Amino acid sequence: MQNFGPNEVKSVRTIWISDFHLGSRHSRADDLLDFLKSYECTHLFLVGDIFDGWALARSWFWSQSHNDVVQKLLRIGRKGTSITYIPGNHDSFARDFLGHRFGDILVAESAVHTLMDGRKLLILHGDEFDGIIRYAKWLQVLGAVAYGLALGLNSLVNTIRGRLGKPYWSLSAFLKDRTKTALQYIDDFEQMVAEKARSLGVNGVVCGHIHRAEIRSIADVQYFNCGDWVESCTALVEHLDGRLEIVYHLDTPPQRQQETPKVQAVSTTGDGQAGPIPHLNIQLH
Ligand SMILES: [Mn+2]
Repeated sequence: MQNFGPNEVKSVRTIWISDFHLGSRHSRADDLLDFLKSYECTHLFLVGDIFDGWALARSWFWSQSHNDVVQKLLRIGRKGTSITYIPGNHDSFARDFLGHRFGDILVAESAVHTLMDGRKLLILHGDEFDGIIRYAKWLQVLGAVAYGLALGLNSLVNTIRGRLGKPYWSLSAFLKDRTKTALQYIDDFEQMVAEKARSLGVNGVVCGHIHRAEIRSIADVQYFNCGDWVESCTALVEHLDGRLEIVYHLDTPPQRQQETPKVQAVSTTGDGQAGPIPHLNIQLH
């Protein structure tokens, strides 16, 4: 692995980032801006929930750093990086503009990217697989509110911990990783996304939505999740030598339990039944 100086810009072939939630006070726009300044790439994919229309509808929040992120993205596009923006469920308003460009940023429902080694990856946000969101609209709203509360509580906890000189601790990440239903939900989601990729005959899939960066093989399909910029500050990159890696911008990969359930059953969305109700805290995305 190369070492870079503090101000050196790293060149990679492709970057996937998602779930900025600009317009929510929980967006880590400053960290994101810092990340965007430290990389250059040929292809950039914005994998949904870039804006948080739900949060903006509840209470308007738009700081200078949120503006700066948008300006930076437009500038990256102007300088020649090909940028594809795939709207998510929180910025579904942008789905009215599929096929159009904002500056040099192309809006698309999904995309296929060919890796340096020739493998093809489907790219989508991932909310279409969320049975709960599809079948219980009110749970979606409740989930978003619960997540906002959890994050609010979390920043309070961390303000106190910061004053006590203790390191950052993520309440919602803790909840997400320890509840069995949450683990089940994540596994169901990953299985469904992989199944979609398999049915389209591609080698893998990149998505966002569940705020959990991941690289794993699911049978013959590679599953990638580029994480989020609300908590984990993660990106998926394709290096110039073709390697794919999750970048933890804050240098803190999460500690996870090893007991992720391996369930083969793909959710029961086909027959109109929602699957097991996951912990609300997962519904946020
Ligand atoms: Mn989402």
